[in-house]
Formats: sequence, structure tokens, C-alpha cells
Amino acid sequence: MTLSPDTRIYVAGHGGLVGSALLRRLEQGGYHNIITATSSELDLRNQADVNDFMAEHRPEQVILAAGKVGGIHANNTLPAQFLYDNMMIHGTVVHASHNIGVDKLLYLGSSCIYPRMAKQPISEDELLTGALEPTNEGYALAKIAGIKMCETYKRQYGSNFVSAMPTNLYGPNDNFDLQGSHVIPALMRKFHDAKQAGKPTVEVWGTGSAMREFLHVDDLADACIFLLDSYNGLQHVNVGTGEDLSIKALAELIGEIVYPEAELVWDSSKPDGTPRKVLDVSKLHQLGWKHSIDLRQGLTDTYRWFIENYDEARGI
Ligand code: GFB
Repeated sequence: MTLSPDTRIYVAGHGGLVGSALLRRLEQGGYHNIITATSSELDLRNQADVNDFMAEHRPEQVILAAGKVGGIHANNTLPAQFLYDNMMIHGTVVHASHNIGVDKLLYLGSSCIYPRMAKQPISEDELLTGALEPTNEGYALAKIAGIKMCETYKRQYGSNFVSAMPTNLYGPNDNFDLQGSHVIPALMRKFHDAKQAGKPTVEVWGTGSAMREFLHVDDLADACIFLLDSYNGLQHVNVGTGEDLSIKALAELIGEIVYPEAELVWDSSKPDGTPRKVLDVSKLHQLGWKHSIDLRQGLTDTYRWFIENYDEARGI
């Protein structure tokens, strides 16, 4: 047990989908010494500012959930920003954590770090064994560098920095902007808006044949606390459900929940991206953690959050 209610824990990226779930989970766990900073208070790409912030607040543990994130369209059209921002964010926070001697840091990557044609389900050993998916190469390279930074600081300096690799995530406080979002919030909003407008069809990108795995962000937050408390290994750990479905099946499931009468219309001019990226989560299961939120229930709860926070969710 490395965590106590008084442990000073810095959650970098506390306002995002993952960060806000971490704050909920930490509060539930009675951890009341949580350090946060908004992006206007602290530019995580600036090493000097991050050094000053860390020296002032002296966190004992850090969860690095900050990053520039987005769906396939955002990644495919803004690769330089995804590469630069994410490289700088993990570089400054990991290095400053080393400088002040943080007891432990948990870095969050993404399942897009794996090769496009990795053997499925994808084990942690597949990293760097093949070419990346072109639509998110910038982001993937930055996240791989973050994993390797934690590994090399552990090997060279003995820093207790570990990495978790979550699969595709969804849940409350997600980004529902249609250009920048991931598939679940995008389709949830499209079905909802079509129903409100009495529009009979909903446009879905790609062919629908791509397969994806989805983990509710509250499950991820629980896994993060579990790993922060109990995992000290050198290799990163996959975090997911180990179950995937086609985008077509996902669209039909969201349609059932939001607007069953709608007809799907496929825009095959948009990319499918990686054909499949289901994670092998046997390492995490052996460590003693398993997800608990079922996809249909998670989607139903997320839709309820979306309609209750309709303006905020769309960034209005
Ligand atoms: O969630 P998504 O944008 O990200 O797309 P990726 C998943 C699949 O859903 C793709 C399809 O095959 C999309 O073509 N899709 C269908 C849609 N309709 C839509 C729609 O309206 N919006 C969106 N966004 N997708 C991301 C990476 O890849 O995975 C990130 O780009 C990150 O870097 C994230 O790693 C976890 O799963 O394809």
C-alpha cells in the first residue's frame, strides 16, 4: 500500500475525460490532498514553468493524464500538433518529477502505440514490432516516447515511473465536438441531433468493418489507482476489457439506445483507421484487476450525462 488519504497526488490533465474520472475516483477513495492546475494556469509544454510548479507543490505521486487527444479525423489532419504537444507534455512532467524526487508517477498512453497489423489480441510485447497506423502516427510516436521515458528513467535513475496503455475510452465529460471527437461521443450526438430534428438518417464514417474495444473511463480511473498503488514493473500494462465489436455493431447499439428508428448512412470517404486493436489484458488480470462496466450500460449512462449536460458537452 503506497497510497494514504494524505498522499499529495498531482493529477496532470484533471479537466479532461480521464482526469475528471480520476478526480471522482480519488474523492471516492478518501484521497483529499489532490493537486491540479488548469492549462491556463500552467502550460505543461514549458519545462521551466513545470519545474517551478512541481517545486512549489512537491507532489509525492503523479498521474500524467494530460495530453492533446482526439479521434481519427483530428489525428489525421493535425499530426504535427499531436506529436509536438504530447512530446512536450510528458517530457516536462516526467523530467520535473525526477528532479524533485517524486515517489511514483503513472503515465497514460494509448492503444494506438501498437503496430497497425499487430497480432490480435495485442500483448505488451508487440510494441515497436511494426509500422504504425498512419492516421495517428504523430500521437502514437509521442506516446511511445513517453513510455520509453518512464522506462529509461527507471533504468538509469531508479525512478519509480510506470505506464498504463488504455484502449479506446468513453464516458461522462468526453469531447462531443463532431470534428475532434472519438466515435462514441460523435455517434451519440449525431443520433441525438437527428432525433431532435426528425432527420431519418445518421451518417457514420468509414465502412463499419473496423473493430474497436471500449472501456468506460470510470473503469480506467479505478485501474489507475490500482496500478499506482500496486504496480512497480518496468514494462507498460494494457488496460481494457479484452472484448471488441465492429463499428457497425456499435452504431446499431448506440442507435438502439438513442434513436432506434434512424437509418445508418456510411461515408466511406472517411478512413476506417486501424482494422482492429483489441488488447490482451491477461497481464492486468493476473495483477488482480478486471473491468466492471458493461458497454450497453456504460453507453446508456453516458447518453444520460450527455443530455443532462448538452451545452457543456458540445463546448458551448
Ligand atoms: O474513435 P475514432 O475516431 O478513433 O474512430 P480510432 C474509430 C472508428 O470509428 C474509425 C469510425 O473506424 C472511424 O472511421 N467512425 C464512424 C467515427 N463514425 C465516426 C464519427 O462520426 N467520428 C469518429 N471519430 N469516428 C484513435 C486515435 O483512433 O484512437 C487516437 O486516432 C487514440 O490517437 C484513440 O489512440 C484511442 O480508434 O480510429
